[in-house]
Amino acid sequence: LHSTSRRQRQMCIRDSKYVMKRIMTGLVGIVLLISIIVIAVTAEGDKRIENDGSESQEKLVTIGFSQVGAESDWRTANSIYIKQTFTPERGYDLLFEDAKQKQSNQIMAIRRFIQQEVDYIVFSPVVESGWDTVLEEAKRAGIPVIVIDRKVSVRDTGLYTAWIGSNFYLEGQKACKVLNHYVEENQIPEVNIVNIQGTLGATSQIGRTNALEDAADKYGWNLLAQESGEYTEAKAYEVMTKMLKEYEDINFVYCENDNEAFGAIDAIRDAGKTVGPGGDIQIISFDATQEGLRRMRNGEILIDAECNPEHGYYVEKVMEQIEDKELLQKEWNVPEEVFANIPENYEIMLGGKRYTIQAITEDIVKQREY
Ligand code: GZL
Repeated sequence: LHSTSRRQRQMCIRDSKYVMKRIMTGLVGIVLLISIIVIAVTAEGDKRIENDGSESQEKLVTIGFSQVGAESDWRTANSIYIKQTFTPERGYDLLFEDAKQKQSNQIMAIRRFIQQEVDYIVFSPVVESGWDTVLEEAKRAGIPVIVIDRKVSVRDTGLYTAWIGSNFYLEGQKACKVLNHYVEENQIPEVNIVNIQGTLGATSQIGRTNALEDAADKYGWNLLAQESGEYTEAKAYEVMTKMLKEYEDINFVYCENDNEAFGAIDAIRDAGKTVGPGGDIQIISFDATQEGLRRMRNGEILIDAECNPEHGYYVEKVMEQIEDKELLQKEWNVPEEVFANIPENYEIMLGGKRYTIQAITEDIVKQREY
């Protein structure tokens, strides 16, 4: 009994030694594994820190961007496309400044960009005039300036390298040609139209307003009133309400962007009138944003001339040409369509060119990103 138990005791001691040995081996393995992970991470970190500090990392291209503001769905889309194009992953450091629709804020932003010695200054000027001095400062600092969306009116066009944007007068011409087609097709005896303008002095406002005035002369429309809605829903609501009090017989409203159209529609309904097919008043608009086309699809907006907000791609093309020191183009027009609440597409001719008027569909609304 004694020897058995001794043998058992020996086996037990042997087994427990074996178990202890296995545990120690396991622990050493875990410690080793953790150390390897820690070293790997630290090394990676060092590499990152080293790279951040080292000369070998490629320098990001710095862009000072002054945006008009955030006054409309279109502006929001325009800003998104710029931010999507100029990311650190794509080699850019984008300094984005929102001017809240004030030229003074844009001029201050451009001066900050000059002090920061950015590689490029890109901006959408809230209005056309008042840029000569600050653009001369940018030129003296040797910083290329790329203008997008609206234009600058300067004595020396050498103050900026290129402009990218829409032909706003053509946008207006297309919208008015479609309106005339609608008037003739529906045998409407009289067009009593009011114009809710964009920000006065902005290139988009100048072009769209001039197109309406020329069309009213050409087609014999009664242009009853014109006032700026500042491209915002709130201001357009106010202006439309006032116009409805002044004029009993309005049957068309020419809004110079979608957000003005949304405000005008609310004002028309609050005044007890209707919009859309068979309604009292038909709406013409610009931008063709997702919400604008949705409202067209549900009958609130008759015509919506697109204003393409995707400028980032073209700005990058201009930068590439500047880098290659062979700028071929001073003005870059972006492609854009016209949409209408009509049963099927048709074509119009303007200035010897053919344009397709797109009948609004659910797919078109769904495909709209912003
Ligand atoms: C057009 C742009 C206008 C848009 C408005 O390029 O300047 O400004 O039509 C925006 O939505 O406020």
